[in-house]
Amino acid sequence: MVIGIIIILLVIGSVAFHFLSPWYFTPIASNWTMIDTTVDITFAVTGAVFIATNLFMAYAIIRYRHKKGSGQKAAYDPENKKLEYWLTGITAVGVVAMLAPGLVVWARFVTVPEDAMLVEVVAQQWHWSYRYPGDDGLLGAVDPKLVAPDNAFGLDPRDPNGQDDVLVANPQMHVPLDRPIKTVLRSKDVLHDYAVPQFRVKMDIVPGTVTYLWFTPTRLGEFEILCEELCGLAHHTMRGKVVVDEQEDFDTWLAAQPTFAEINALAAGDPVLGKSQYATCAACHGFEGEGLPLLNAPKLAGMDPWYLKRQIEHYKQGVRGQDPADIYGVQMAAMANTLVNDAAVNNVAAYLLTLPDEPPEQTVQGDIANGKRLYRTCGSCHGREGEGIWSLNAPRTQGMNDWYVVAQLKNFRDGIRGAHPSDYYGAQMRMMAQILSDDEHINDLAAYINTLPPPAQQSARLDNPSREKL
Ligand code: HEC
Ligand code: HEC
Ligand SMILES: [Cu+2]
Repeated sequence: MVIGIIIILLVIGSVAFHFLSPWYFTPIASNWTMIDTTVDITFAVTGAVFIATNLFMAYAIIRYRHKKGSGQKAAYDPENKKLEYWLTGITAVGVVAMLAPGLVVWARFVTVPEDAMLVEVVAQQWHWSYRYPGDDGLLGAVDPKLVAPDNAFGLDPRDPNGQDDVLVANPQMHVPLDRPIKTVLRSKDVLHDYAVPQFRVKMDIVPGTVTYLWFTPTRLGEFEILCEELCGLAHHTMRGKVVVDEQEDFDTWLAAQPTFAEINALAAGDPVLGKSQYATCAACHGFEGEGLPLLNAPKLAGMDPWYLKRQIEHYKQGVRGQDPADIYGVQMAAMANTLVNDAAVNNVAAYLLTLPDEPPEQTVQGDIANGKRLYRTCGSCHGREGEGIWSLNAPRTQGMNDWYVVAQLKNFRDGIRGAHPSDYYGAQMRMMAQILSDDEHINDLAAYINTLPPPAQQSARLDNPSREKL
C-alpha cells in the first residue's frame, strides 16, 4: 500500500518538476526549432509511457495487495496473444513516433543550403580559432606539418586560395544575422566538440578529418561556445563566443581582421629597430631586460615573441591591467601604447631574444619538494622543465623572477588577472591558480621553478607535454 502511494507521488512529482523546472531549453537563437520539437515529442512519448506504466504498477500493488483470509491467488497467464499484439503495436507506434522525426531533422541537418556562408572552426587544446574564406569564397589548403608560431593555422603558402583567408586567432567568432552559416570543423590535436546551446547545434571534431554543421542565427547577441568532448586537463576552460551581428556590423568586423597575406607581409622583427623602441621599457624592466624588482617590473629577456605580442595586445585592449586592484598591471597598461603597431611589437620581441637570458636572483624561500609535487599539474601546460608550450598558449615559467611568479599566482587566484571576459588565456590560468589557497604553496612553487634548468640544459624544447604523466 505504502509503496503504491509512493509511486503515485513520484509520478506526480516528476511531471510537476518537468513543467515547473527552470532548467529547460535556453531561448532559441537559430532556425533549429525542429530539434526542440523532436525533443518535445520524445518527452511526450517517454513521459506518457512513464506515467502509464508507473500508475498501472501502483494500481496493481494497491488493488491486488495481500489481505489476510481473502483467499486471493495470482493467476498464471503466460500466453496472452491479444495482450501481446496490443503491447507490441503500441510500443512500435511509440518508437516510430520518437525516431522518425529525428531522421527528418537529421536529413535537414546534413543538407547545407547552397547559399550558406563558410567559416572554418579550428579546435585545439583549450582554445578556438576561426578562418573565413575571403573574397574568393574558398579556404586555402592546410597541412598540420606547417603549424608553427608564425603560421598557427598551418596554411600552405603556395596555395593562392589561402592568401585572402581571414584569420581570427582568438576564441571569439562573428556571424551575420539571418544567413545560413556552414561551419567546417577541424582539430589540431585531440577530439573536441563544437556546441552552441542556443543554436541547438553540436558536432564532434575529429583529428584527421573535417566535420561540419550549419545553422541560421535568428537573434542578435553573444552566445557561448562550449567544447562538449572531454579533451584533457583544462577541457572545462575551452570556451569561446559567437557574436551575431547585423550584416553591416559583421562586414566591418570582418574587414578589420588580418588576412594570411597581410600577416605574412608583416616583416619579421628587427632587433636593431627593437633596441631603440626598447629604450622606454628599459627604465622599468632594466637595460638588459633583466627585470627590476624595485619597480615590480619583471624580466623580459628571452621572452617568447608570441607571448609578448599577446600581453601587449591585452594591455592595449584593456584585457589585462584594467582592474584597479592590479596596481602594477595598470602601470604597465599605460606603457603598452608606446608600441604603436604590430611591427614595433615584433621588433621589440626580436630584440628581447638577443638579450642575455640569465636565471634571475632567487628571492623566495619555500619547500622545493612540495613545489615539485604541485608543479606536476602546471607542467602539463607550461612544460615539465618550464620551457613553455606554445600550442597550449602557456608561457615559459623557467627563468622568471620568483617574486613575479608569486605576485601573478596571487593575482590569478584573487581574480585580479584573468577575470576579464575576453581574457580566454588568463581564465585558464585563473582556474588553475584556484587550487593554491595556501600562500605557502605559492612560495613552494616559486622555489621549485627556480631549480628548473635553463634553456641550454633542457632535455628538449618540446612542443608537447608528456601526456603519460597526466
Ligand atoms: C613604468 C614602468 C614600466 C615601463 C616603462 C614598462 N613596463 Fe612593462 N611592466 C611593468 C610592470 C610593473 C609590470 C608587471 C605587471 C604585473 O605585475 O602584472 C610589467 C609587465 C610587463 C609585461 C608582462 C610580463 C609577463 O611575463 O607577463 C610585458 C610583456 C611588458 N611589461 C613589456 C613592456 C614593454 C615591451 C615595455 C616598453 C614598451 C614596457 N613593458 C614598459 C612596468 C613597466
Ligand atoms: C591549463 C593550462 C595551464 C595550467 C595547468 C597552468 N597554467 Fe599557468 N598559464 C597558462 C596560460 C594559458 C597562461 C597565459 C595567460 C595569459 O596569456 O595571460 C599562464 C600564465 C601563467 C603565469 C604568468 C606568466 C607571466 O609571464 O606573467 C604563471 C606565473 C603561471 N601561469 C604559473 C603556473 C603555475 C605555477 C601552475 C600550476 C599551479 C600553472 N601555471 C598551471 C596555462 C596553464
Ligand atoms: Cu575540447
